[in-house]
Amino acid sequence: MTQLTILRYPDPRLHTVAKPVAAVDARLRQLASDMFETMYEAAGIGLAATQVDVHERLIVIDVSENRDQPLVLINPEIVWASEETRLGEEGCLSVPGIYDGVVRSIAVKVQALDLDGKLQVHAAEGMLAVCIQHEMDHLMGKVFVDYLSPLKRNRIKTKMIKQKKDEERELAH
Ligand code: K1U
Ligand code: ZN
Repeated sequence: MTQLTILRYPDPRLHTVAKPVAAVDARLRQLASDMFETMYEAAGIGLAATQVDVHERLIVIDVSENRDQPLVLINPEIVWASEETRLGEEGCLSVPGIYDGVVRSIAVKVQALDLDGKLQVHAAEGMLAVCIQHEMDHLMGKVFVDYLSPLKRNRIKTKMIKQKKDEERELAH
């Protein structure tokens, strides 16, 4: 198993639109496994392939308390989203330390292939529904800060750039 590097905002590669997965094969299973390892190590509840610089439609999620309910979504499509929405606090492993409110549908149905290449439909609500929408956005090249005002987004951008410079300076010593 391999820990992958998570791209950090404002890396322009986070705005790449992912392509459909062509085959559910050994390479894809290894990638999903590496993404789970990376997500669990970072204490996240989801990770999109975009965030590890692989621009294919693959998401891993585990919103369970015991971290024992892994969900893999390959070529996911939201087939239904509730009209009812809710403003909820979100974070992102690509924007560490930043949390802000985003309006999302409270429930969704998503269809996706599993690791056996079988088409499944998942009905989701609560944190799972929010996480699916957040990760689907990553596959479209969208980061949650894109929903915030330009003023907030620019402040976050500046903070992230400074954070990276400070870390690089720290490493050089
Ligand atoms: O995509 C990602 O960067 C993962 C992200 C998923 C997510 C969290 C919260 C709301 C929507 C989507 C994270 O896992 S951020 C870190 C985290 O563990 C977390 C943050 C807030 C609430 C719950 C978990
Ligand atoms: Zn994210």
